[in-house]
Amino acid sequence: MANSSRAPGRSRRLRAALVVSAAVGLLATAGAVVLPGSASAASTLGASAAERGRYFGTAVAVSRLNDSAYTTILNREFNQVTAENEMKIDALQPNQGQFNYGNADRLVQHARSQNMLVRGHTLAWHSQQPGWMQNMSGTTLRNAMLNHVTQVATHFRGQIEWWDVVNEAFADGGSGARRDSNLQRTGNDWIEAAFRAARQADPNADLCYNDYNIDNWNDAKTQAVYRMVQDFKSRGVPIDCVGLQSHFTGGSNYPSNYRTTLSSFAALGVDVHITELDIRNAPTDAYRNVVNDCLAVARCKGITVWGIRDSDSWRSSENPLLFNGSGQKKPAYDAVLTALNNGTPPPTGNPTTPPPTGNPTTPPPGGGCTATVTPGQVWGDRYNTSVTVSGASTWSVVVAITPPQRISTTWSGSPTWDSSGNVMTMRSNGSGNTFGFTTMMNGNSSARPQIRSCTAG
Ligand code: G2I
Repeated sequence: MANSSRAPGRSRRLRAALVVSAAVGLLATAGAVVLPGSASAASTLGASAAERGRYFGTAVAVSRLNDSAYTTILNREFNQVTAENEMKIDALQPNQGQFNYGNADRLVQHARSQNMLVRGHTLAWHSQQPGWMQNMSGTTLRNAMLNHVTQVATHFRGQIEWWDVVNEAFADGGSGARRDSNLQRTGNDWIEAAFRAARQADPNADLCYNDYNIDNWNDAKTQAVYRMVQDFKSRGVPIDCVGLQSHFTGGSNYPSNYRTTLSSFAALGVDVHITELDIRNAPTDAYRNVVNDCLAVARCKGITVWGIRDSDSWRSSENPLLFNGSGQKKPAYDAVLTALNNGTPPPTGNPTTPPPTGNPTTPPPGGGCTATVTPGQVWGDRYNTSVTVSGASTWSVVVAITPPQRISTTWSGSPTWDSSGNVMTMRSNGSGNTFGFTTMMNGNSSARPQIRSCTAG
């Protein structure tokens, strides 16, 4: 979390870990040697991103959850979702005061059942407003907007990792000005008012500003958003992250200074997210560059593509996604997965010496197996741990963490959790005898996981 002064939320600690499975077996088949704690060649986008402390997600259209070809890819490849339309203002509050959460809740339920993180999109936006809001202005509109933010963020409290609080509030072109809209005409402080309301309603969600055409560092729009974030940080307006939509589709191409843009925003003290990636004709080099740029910036938390198959895309005629209409992986998919697998943990993430393991390389005897802890990479806000089991080929290992720390990501095993969210039982899932996980420190940088037991079978 960007704002370490906030109490780590119950919801964050309870939120189930991302389930990913690294293809340790594939490497073994290829004759490679997998050292405990080293990166392996994961076989899915989400698993590979998780090994590097990131997520790899997609926009989801809830109506497509009935399409098994769609959900098969969704559940296999992605560990984060954004509602393509179902959390927009017109969808959630079609009539003033009447909230309709059905489709959005369905997506959240699906995500929870698959241990995927959810990005909320979007609380305040000039577009996709319901008719009643489009017709409002002034204080009435400001209050209606703030009420929407409060009601929606409260409804989803504990289930949303990041909110796009405000979407697309800046004008295109060289002016660097705010976009004219009914919301903008309520006063220039409407954006910060929305952020403050969101923070109050859900103190544990990270709050993002999200926009398109802020990818090229030299663009006036990018600079204008940068100055707003800088101003918000200097005045204590609660902002945690910036989302770059990155629709490299049509008029705007992947810019060679994209990494500069990511790292410049990050240097302001916010996380960066690539929130709606699609690239016209899905060129492998541009997709690879985006992944490499994200991996090179420690505060780049993950990448979301704006749809799964080309046929799901808002610009389907441009074939901008990673899977074709038949659900087959395109060359861009291979380029992305390879770039993820080749990625090392972020170089600027303030690595430190591996911490002492506390106790626990040897669990209590009698379980029929032994679990050995290997401390992994440490960043400023989180650290990895690998656990290697010997003495059994199928097993369950119980791991306890110390709150407010929480496990945010796991790989190469199937986790379940106790009701506190602090005790994880990891079961073998055919991915080999080494599993791993990422723990968010949440302000406690010294505690380390404890192995409680290792049980064969
Ligand atoms: O326009 C691309 C994206 C730009 N950034 C913000 C995103 O929220 C936006 O997503 C798109 C969706 O992908 C489209 O699916 O937002 C569009 C609306 O602004 C969405 O289009 C709408 C159509 O306008 C509606 O007519 C349609 O009923 O999709 C709806 C559901 O299919």
